[in-house]
Amino acid sequence: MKAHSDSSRSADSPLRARRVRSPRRRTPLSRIGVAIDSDLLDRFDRLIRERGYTNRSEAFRDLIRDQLVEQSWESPEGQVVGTVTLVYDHHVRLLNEKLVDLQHDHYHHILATLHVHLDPDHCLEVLVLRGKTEEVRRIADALIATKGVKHGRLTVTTTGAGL
Ligand code: NI
Repeated sequence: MKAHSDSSRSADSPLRARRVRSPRRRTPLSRIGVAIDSDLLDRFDRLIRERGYTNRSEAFRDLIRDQLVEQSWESPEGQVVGTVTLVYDHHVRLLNEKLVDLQHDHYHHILATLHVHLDPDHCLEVLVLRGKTEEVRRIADALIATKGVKHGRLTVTTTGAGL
C-alpha cells in the first residue's frame, strides 16, 4: 500500500495535498501547507477571531465553500436554493396583491414564506426559493423590482449537495 509517500514534496507545491484517512469521513481529509504574507495572515486571524472561529482550518473551509456556492450560481442550469428578503409598505396600492400574484405564478419554486408585520406600515417577507439558477434569479428580480418594495435582496445558498 503506497500512502503518504509525498512527504518530500514541498508543502506549497500547487494542487498537492497529503491525504489522511479517517474512518468517520466519507472522503479522506487532506492537509495542505499555505504560504501567506505575515501581515495578511495577522489580518485574517483577527477577522476570523471577530467572527467566532476557533481555528483557521474551519475558516478556510468556509471560504472555499462560499466560493463554490458562488460558482454554482454562475451556471444557469444549476440547481440552487436562495432566500429573498423584502421590506415594503403595505399601504402602497395593490402592492400586496402584486407580490402574492407573483408568488402564486411561481408556487412550485417557492418552498416557504415568512411574513412579519414590522410596524403599523411595514412588512418584511422572507421567501425560500429552489430551482434552476436563472429561474430563481428571475423570480427574485421580479419581486425586488416591484414598485413599492423599499428593499430587497437575494441571498444565494446551496442545496448542500456536493459540499
Ligand atoms: Ni404585514
